[in-house]
Amino acid sequence: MNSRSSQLFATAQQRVPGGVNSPVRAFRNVGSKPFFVARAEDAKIWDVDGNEYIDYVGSWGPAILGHAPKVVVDAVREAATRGLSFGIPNPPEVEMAELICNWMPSIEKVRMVNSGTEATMSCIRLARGFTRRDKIIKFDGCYHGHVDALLVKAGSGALTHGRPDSAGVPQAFVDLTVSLPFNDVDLVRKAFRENKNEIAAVILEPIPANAGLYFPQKDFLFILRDECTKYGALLIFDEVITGFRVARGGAQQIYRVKPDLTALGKVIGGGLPVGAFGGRAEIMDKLSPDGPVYQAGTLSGNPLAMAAGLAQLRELERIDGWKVLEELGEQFEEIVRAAIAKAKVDLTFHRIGSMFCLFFAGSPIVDLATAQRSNLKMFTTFFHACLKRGIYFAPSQFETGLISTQHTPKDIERTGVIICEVMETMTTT
Ligand code: KE4
Repeated sequence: MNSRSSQLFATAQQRVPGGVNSPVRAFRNVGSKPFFVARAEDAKIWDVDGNEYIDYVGSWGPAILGHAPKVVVDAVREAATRGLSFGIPNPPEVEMAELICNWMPSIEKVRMVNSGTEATMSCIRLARGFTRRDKIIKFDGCYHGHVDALLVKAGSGALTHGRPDSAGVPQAFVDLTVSLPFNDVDLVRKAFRENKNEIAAVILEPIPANAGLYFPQKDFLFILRDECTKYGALLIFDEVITGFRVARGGAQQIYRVKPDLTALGKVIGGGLPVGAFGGRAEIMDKLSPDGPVYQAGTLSGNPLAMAAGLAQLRELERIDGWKVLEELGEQFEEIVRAAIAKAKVDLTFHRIGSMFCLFFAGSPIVDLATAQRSNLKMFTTFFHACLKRGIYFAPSQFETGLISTQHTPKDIERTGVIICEVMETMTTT
């Protein structure tokens, strides 16, 4: 008998492209159909057929306090009684702006938007307006949302669906975007030498999480900072995933590198649609209505989204969520490394805080090319075997797993038992 999920998916496919509102949800990379979620609470999700899963995707980032945290639900419920949207400045927007600027010292001024894509798109336009230059440097496998200028060798769903460059993006746009291998200092220096005063900005995920998870090698971020300063280009950190997750001040706090602009999203909305971008006041002041760079949004700073984001961020700080996430992450890493030690397949495990990735490939993995050595067939077998046993990992090798403060040590122990069980059935074929 057809499951409720497959019935829903069949109907969805009649009315929604690919049956999904975002490609990564289609489970194409793991060769199956998606399940439909009925509800979610803490670290658990239940599909419409009543199956329960421990969730390591967390809505791709927002659910850092687990699903439906009481403080966030209560804040949204309370805000809703005062109106759902005003299109008029309101106090929570000011509170959110002050919180973001206090938590991220590189941000002197910030503007709220409705998604990570809007945040990075606005950073690019602002950088071009501020520097009066057109070219952008990005890195292979980094994903910054579906911005035309950045859908060049992009990661995440763009990579998963085998077309890192999207149809519909004019060649002229692609010509203005230089995409380099992450961690390749020589090619960065060469690109700057060859494009001297034409580079408006360098944009990157300081800790790339959209081609699996890997890390900036020694001094890479410092060198980017120096090159941008030397050539008058802006350094843009896309911290849509890492912002307020890897540390209170994001990756820029951990690596002590100050970008000129930062894009934020996911966690700052508490599950509601929120993005933000901010940076040095002299740059941000170029934005309309003060400056010539236009950027706008009907629902930017929406009162419910601000209430959700403020409640989530304040709770994260109150419970020292970063300490909780590090402790849970350490436990998870210990269990996975024990399983890896016994496994008969090539595996590389990367983790920082609550972010992790299990590559079905040997080390080192330092960029897209090395990440793409992964055995996708093995990953797919692993993904489905875990799903069947009630563990939901991201449905693609080229994504990053996320732990929430609501995962319990017991959840993690159970996950470890299942990973070991599944690994025992797998050998490199
Ligand atoms: P959104 O427009 O999806 O809110 O954010 C785009 C974005 C920007 N920057 C980074 C570093 C991101 O990871 C994202 C979006 N992340 C993907 C998952 N890796 C969202 C999932 C999806 O596309 O449905």
